Amino acid sequence: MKYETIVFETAGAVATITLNRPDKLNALNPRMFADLGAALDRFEADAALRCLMITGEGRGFCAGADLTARDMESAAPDLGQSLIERYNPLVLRLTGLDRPVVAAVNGVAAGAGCNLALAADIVIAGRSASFMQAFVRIGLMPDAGGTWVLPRLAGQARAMGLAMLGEALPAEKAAEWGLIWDCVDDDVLMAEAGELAARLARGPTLALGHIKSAIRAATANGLEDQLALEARSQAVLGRSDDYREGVLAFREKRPAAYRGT
Ligand code: T3D
Repeated sequence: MKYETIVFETAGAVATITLNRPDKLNALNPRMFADLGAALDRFEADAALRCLMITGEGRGFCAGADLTARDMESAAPDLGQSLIERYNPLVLRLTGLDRPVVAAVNGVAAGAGCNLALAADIVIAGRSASFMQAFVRIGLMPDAGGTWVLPRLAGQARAMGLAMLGEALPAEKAAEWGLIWDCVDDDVLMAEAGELAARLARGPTLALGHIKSAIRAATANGLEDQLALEARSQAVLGRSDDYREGVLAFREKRPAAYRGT
């Protein structure tokens, strides 16, 4: 299927979404939200796809909301409604996917584009990329989960600085601060991210899905609730084909061949 604002490709068990409005640094417009929704439908419907990668075309990852798309002369827009209808569902969908999501951040990730990247489970960025809570520069506050994710990843002091100053945080520092998984040289970014995605796609998909939801739930749970959640999840995983395969492979001293079931 052809999309107007993104490219959706599959290679083996990895699906890649490339945000594709490079002349606008892949800024998000209503069409892109619709295209992303349709691509996610396609990914979710195909159990053979076991990892999703998101990246951007050109020199940017995503510059957040398209600031040229809105008429600023007439009545003030209802940005809350815009978040409720488009941004919030997208973030919830990515974080709630039962399969791993990798963001390969190839350039600047600003505004909601930054928080879209941070909604991925594993974020790997090129050295020239940067992360910018640009909102304050246009009189807004972080959205698309920014105020939730920043203090959790970077701590309150750094979250405040990032949100209030709106400065670009270079990828290397983002990795040092624990905002992202890794920062690599630009020329190897796509190869490294692709390898990471392929490795996850070969992994025990059911376990990866439970790891993802457990770690995300941990931010709201106390220890007791989290221990109970681990017990429930491990009970499911203990009955999985991949657990059986993992143990047999260990005993037989061979690599496990996981099927994701
Ligand atoms: O519904 C709602 O609106 C609510 C939700 C809001 C969520 C948000 O994301 S609000 C925050 C929106 N984003 C921004 O404020 C970032 C705006 N962009 C920038 O500050 C800069 O472009 C960057 C720091 C990201 C990169 O700077 P630089 O110097 O590398 O590139 P540039 O020259 O500024 O941009 C290159 C082109 O992309 C340029 O087009 P031109 O002049 O060559 O035709 C620029 O206008 C365009 N572009 C960049 N960002 C956006 C954009 N076009 C539309 N919307 C953008 N956000």
